[in-house]
Amino acid sequence: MTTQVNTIYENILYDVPAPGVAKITLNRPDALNAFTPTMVREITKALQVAKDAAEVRAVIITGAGRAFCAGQDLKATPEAVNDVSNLLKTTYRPMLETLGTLGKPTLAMVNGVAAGAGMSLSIACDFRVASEKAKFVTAFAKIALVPDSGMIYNLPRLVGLGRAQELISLNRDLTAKEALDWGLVTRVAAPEELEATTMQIATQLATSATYAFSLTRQMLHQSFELDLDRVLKLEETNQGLAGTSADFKEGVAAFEAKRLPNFKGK
Ligand code: LHQ
Repeated sequence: MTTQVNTIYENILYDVPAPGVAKITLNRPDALNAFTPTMVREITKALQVAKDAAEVRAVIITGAGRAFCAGQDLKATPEAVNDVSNLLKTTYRPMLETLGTLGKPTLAMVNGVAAGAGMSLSIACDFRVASEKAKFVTAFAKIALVPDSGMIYNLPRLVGLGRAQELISLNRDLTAKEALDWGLVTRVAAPEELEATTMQIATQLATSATYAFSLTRQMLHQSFELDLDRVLKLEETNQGLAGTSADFKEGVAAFEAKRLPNFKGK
């Protein structure tokens, strides 16, 4: 059952394909879903809608047609690339900040090529489920730019410094199979099974303990900057928070009763 949501978007689609799961589809298939400023603002808006909707507990981002996203549209908005720094600050940054503070699991359903800032968006998500036809292309070096949209933060964390340098500086395509071997994607599926595989993981996440997930995600990201003493303090603080949640009570009750937990995400 798909619920269409009544917000009018020009460059994306937003729907709720299953209970608890929202889906954002980048929808400029003729341009390989390349980003326009409008599209980036609309993704930000849709992420905020998903964040505000208590019933939504997992978000999928995908692309229409044969591509996930080819990065910034280098043809349709030449005026936008005149002041790259300002464009990043006023459009891409709000999108990545909203994604990074969503408090709900995010999955990139990578149906085809993810290039430039399109690859950045995919690796800013918590999980990537890739079609066998997908490939990842950093793209920036080819047009004499540095990586942006969080790639410098996320890529070395996912694959290590050496592999990040290789992908960025040699600009070689990374196939879905290689991405799986490198730990960049969670699962690879045949194109016809991509949607079902992604929905199965998204539904599992949407019925999990969302509040504990949100705290865990923050801790994982912070852990790279902290020494052991601070990590132990962070664990003590956040376990204190998780330990007072309704879901923790439910988890223990379900364990004792030998039944599945019914988590509400609180
Ligand atoms: C495109 C694009 C595209 C327009 C393919 N734009 N038309 C942020 C802030 C401000 C400024 C700059 O950047 C950023 C962040 C960024 O994202 S920078 C990186 C921008 N992206 C790229 O440089 C990627 C350029 N594209 C490619 O390398 C390839 O097209 C990929 C690897 C995406 C796909 O390759 P193929 O599957 O072989 O397809 P194709 O190359 O034949 O492309 C198909 C069509 O799509 C083609 O048009 P045409 O009229 O010849 O059929 C391309 O020109 C067009 N297209 N990417 N970003």
